[in-house]
Amino acid sequence: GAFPYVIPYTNITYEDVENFYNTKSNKSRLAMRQISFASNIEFENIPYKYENGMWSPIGVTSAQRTAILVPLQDRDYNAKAFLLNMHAFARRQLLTYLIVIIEQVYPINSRFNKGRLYNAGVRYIQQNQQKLNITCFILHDVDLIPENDGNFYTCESKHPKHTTLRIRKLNSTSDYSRFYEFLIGGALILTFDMYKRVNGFSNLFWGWGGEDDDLSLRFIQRRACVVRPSYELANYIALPHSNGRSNNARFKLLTWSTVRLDTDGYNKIDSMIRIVHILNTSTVLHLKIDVDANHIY
Ligand code: NGS
Repeated sequence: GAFPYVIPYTNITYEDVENFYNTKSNKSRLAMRQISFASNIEFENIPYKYENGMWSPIGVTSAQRTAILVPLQDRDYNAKAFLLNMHAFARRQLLTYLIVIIEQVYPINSRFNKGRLYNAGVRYIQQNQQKLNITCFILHDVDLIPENDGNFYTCESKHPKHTTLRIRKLNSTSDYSRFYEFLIGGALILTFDMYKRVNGFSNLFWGWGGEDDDLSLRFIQRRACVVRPSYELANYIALPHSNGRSNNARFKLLTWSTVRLDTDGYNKIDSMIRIVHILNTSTVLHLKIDVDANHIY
């Protein structure tokens, strides 16, 4: 299977990732990781160009222009391993894409607000649409690496697509975990229209857990059907990490989720966050975010 080919390095720098993708050597291990999909494609042999910060193959037209959005707090080691693996995956699928890391850097010591980070990332893309022309969004956990090249990171339909169906810990011999039907966390692929239709994520979830379930309730409320690939194509490796603090209010918040849809979400993000730093390299667009711009120190 694909398992041995996931590259788990945690001791690399962002620059190492950059060098890896910009030199011709040392790429064979990642190229090997082709299983079911387009076995004649090795990502380092694809003629490509960078345009407006996006990688694209030359000679084929990708189905979409894709933004892979990755919220982050305190887990650089996962982010670098993610980049190393995800670029090879995206290139073998001949995507036209960019990876956006949306990192929570302020307020200091605040709990992770993944909802605000996603809303901020989507908002940033929308504000730069003239240049980027993104047509498909991938909302992706930083610790999950797809194992199957046939797990297409594309918006095939109007429906949101949830792809993290089976997850196994790196180096674990135990079987994959499967989750509840309602789960949409992990990796979710959708168009901007769909994101906007549910007013994005709630901004109220501080700490681990529940913000994805809240989004799931929004889809139900808007009668949006979530689709999934078949199980054998939706296997993931979970990279190791320390756990962040959880959200003790999450169950209470979920009880009145549907009431908030129109007032709490993407439409309110501008007044809540501030982009404090933008770093642009050929392997990542790294946004550093203050998720509580009205916070008083
Ligand atoms: C549920 C959480 C979700 C989370 C899912 C999977 O319990 O946010 O577990 O988590 N919901 C609540 O806490 C209400 S995982 O096992 O992948 O860490 O996505």
